[in-house]
Amino acid sequence: MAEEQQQQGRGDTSRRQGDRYLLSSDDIRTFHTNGYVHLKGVLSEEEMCELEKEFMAFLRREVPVEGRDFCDMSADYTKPVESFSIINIMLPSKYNPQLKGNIYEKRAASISEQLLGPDMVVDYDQLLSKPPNKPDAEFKWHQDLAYWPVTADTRTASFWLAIDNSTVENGCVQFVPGSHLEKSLRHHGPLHGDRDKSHTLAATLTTSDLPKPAELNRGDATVHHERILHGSGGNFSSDSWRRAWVMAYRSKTTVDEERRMGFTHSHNDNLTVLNSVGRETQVSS
Ligand SMILES: O=C(O)CCC(=O)C(=O)O
Repeated sequence: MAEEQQQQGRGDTSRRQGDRYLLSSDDIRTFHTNGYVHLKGVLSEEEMCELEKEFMAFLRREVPVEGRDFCDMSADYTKPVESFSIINIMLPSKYNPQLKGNIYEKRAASISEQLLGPDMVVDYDQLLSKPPNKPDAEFKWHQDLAYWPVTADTRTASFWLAIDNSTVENGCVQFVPGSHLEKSLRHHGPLHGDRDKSHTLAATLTTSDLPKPAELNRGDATVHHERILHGSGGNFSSDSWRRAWVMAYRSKTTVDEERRMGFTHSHNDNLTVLNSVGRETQVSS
C-alpha cells in the first residue's frame, strides 16, 4: 500500500511500464464500486502525438469509412456532415488495420486484465469528436449494455481516452456512480423514434441520480462498466475540441458470440438481434 501511495505521489510515469499500466488496489476497487475509474497519464505526450495523427486522418476523411460508421450521435442520419455536432467514427482499426496493436490498445489490454481477468480482447473501437461551439453536442444518457445483444458474460472495460483536455465546458463525460449495480437496465428509447433514423438510444435520469463530471487531461482515460449510466453535455467552448478515442474490451467468448450473431458494432450491421434492454424489459414486464 505504501508503495502504491508512493507511485501515485510520484505522478503517473511510474505507472506506465512499457506496454503495461499498473493499477493500484484503489483503482480496482473504484472501478467495481463506482462503475468507473479515472486513470491519469495512461499515455505520454509523445505517444499521444502519434495517435492524434491517426485520429486526424479520419477527421480529415483521408481514411474511407463506410456509410453509417461516420455519423453524428446527436442527430438523425439526414444531418449534413459539415454541421455534425458529435462526429462519431466507428471501428477505426477496421478501416485502418495498421492501428491494430498500437500502444493504447496494449496498455488498455493490461488494464482490462487487471480489472477483469486474462480473457479480455478488443471488441470495438470508436472516435468521438465535438467541435467547438456545439451546444447541441449532447450524448444522451445511456448504459452501454442497452446497445448490445444479450450474451452470457457481459463483463466489459470501456476506455475513453482524452485526446484534448476534457472539461464540463467542452462536454466531458458524466457518470452516475453506482448505477451499474442496479438489477435491471433503465428504459432506453430511440432518440429519433426509430433505430433506422439514428443509432442513438436515450434513457432519462431520476432526481436521485447524481451525475459526476469526469474532467480529464489529455492522455488520461476513464474505464467504465457496461451498466453504468453516463452521457455528456454540449461543447460550449469557443475554441476547444473535445476528442476521445474509445476502446472496449470484453471476454473472448462474448466477442465470439456477438460475431456469430452478426453483431460487429458497425452502425451498418443489420439489427435483427434483440438488444439487452429489449430483453430485460421483456423479462421484467
Ligand atoms: O463521448 C461521450 O460523450 C460519450 C461516450 C460514451 O458513451 C462511451 O464511451 O461509452
